Amino acid sequence: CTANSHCYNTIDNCVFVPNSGQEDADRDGLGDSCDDDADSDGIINIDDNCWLVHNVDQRNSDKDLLGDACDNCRTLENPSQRDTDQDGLGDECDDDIDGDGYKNVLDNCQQVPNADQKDRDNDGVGDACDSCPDVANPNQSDSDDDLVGDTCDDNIDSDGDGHQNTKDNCPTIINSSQLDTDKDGMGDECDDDDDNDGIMDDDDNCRLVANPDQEDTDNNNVGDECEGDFDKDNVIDIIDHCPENAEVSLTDFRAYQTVVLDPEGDSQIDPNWVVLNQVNNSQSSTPSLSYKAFSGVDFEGTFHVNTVTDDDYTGFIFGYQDSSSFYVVMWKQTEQTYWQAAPFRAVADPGIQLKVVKSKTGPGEYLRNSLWHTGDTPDQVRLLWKDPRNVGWKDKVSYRWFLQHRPQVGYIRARFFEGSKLVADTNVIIDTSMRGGRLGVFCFSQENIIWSNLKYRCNDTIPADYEDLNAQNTE
Ligand SMILES: *[C@@H]1O[C@H](CO)[C@@H](O)[C@H](O)[C@H]1NC(C)=O
Ligand SMILES: *[C@@H]1O[C@H](CO)[C@@H](O)[C@H](O)[C@H]1NC(C)=O
Ligand SMILES: *[C@@H]1O[C@H](CO)[C@@H](O)[C@H](O)[C@H]1NC(C)=O
Ligand SMILES: CC(=O)N[C@H]1CO[C@H](CO)[C@@H](O)[C@@H]1O
Repeated sequence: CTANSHCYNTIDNCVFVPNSGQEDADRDGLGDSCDDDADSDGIINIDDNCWLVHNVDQRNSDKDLLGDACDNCRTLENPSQRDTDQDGLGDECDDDIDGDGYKNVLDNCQQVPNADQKDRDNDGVGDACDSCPDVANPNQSDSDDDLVGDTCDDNIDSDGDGHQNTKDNCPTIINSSQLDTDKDGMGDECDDDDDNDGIMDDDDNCRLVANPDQEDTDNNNVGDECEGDFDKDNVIDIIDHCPENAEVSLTDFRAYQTVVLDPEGDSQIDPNWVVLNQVNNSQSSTPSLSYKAFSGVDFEGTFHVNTVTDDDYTGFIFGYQDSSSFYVVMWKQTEQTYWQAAPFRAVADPGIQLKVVKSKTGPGEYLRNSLWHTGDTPDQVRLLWKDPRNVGWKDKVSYRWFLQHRPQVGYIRARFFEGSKLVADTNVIIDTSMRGGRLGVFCFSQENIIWSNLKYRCNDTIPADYEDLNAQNTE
């Protein structure tokens, strides 16, 4: 149990390692994360080429790291094991990666199902996966990782919500989530009739669900069409993580983007992410991001470093707009000077830090050293807050964070718990550098981090302590 009452009724099958999905391949009552032989085949995990599948024979046709029993491409080396359409055949050996019925060679979006094959700009890349659907850009290069191709990326963003004006469905109103319920090209935030039912939002008893008849049997001013399920996404409001957004109802990090912040350097190896528990547990060794962008959001999760051999950075990201613009909360275990003294000497202090990244150079050695460094680096990173306790994280200990971000007013507050005990609190911080964006987890040089029980929830309610702060300031 933590302070936020994350209590499970069942007995935890790994008392000391976070495993929110409670995965237990051999059903022996000991969770995979803490079971030395998770599949009970007599071969301990570290020597087992299929640690979750019973395979005494250890047969391995393609001589990669995975045995045939658990390899989704048995005769082809595919370390990532990515299987986009979840059909059991790894992408590398699947002739229809996205399962949309078009063989890869004929498919203009190999990884995104698009049975219509529409391609407005005729660049050979289908609209469904085209980073510039209206401008031909066959190579799809996106150097700042904001999902907008370089060819159409001008980064002119008047309202600062992370969506450039030409792509923003409300160019002058902050609306990072870009929700457009009726898909009329005008975001809800600047659309007077969000559901296009002819009744203006202010008078509509179901703002997000078309109900021209406005029927309201129980006369409670909530239309029958949206009673109990405001956005009618079939997830009732009380369990809906975004009750006013039909596109988001639960925490989902299964689809993610990895952003490499030092692509040139050889000092960091590429991470290998493993997503368990379908939706909310990931394990690695660089940020990994959700595809959805948020306006006001509460974001919580647990991190745990499951090794005693390293002492680097773990944390999380919010307000991510591109690889040069985001907020990061990062925690170092011990003080350390970065081993590459160029372009400048970077010293990391132990302790939790909240930084705003607005990098003139983008990913590379400048940004790398600036992220490492505890403090401000002009044109790169500003330190918004640092935990005055100056303590590092402990090996094999779980910490829970609870972040509130209200980009409308620039409110940021993050709290950190060890067990049920509040151990650090940024208190109210006001910063408007990023008016919303995407969420993710962050890792810098640290292996074996488990993030678990990640949860996000849309929330535009301004917390009371913001008002208190304002009151003080005007006194
Ligand atoms: C995350 O994991 C916990 C523990 O298994 C589970 O109760 C919860 O429903 C999961 N969250 C979501 C959004 O599915
Ligand atoms: C991609 O194509 C554009 C022109 O369409 C070109 O300017 C750019 O250099 C190309 N990028 C790469 C990485 O090839
Ligand atoms: C939304 O945020 C407000 C202010 O912080 C908080 O009081 C409220 O409980 C949050 N709502 C949900 C559903 O978590
Ligand atoms: C649907 C949605 O997220 N709308 C948000 C757009 O942005 C404004 C201002 O940030 C929020 O108040 C809305 O909730």
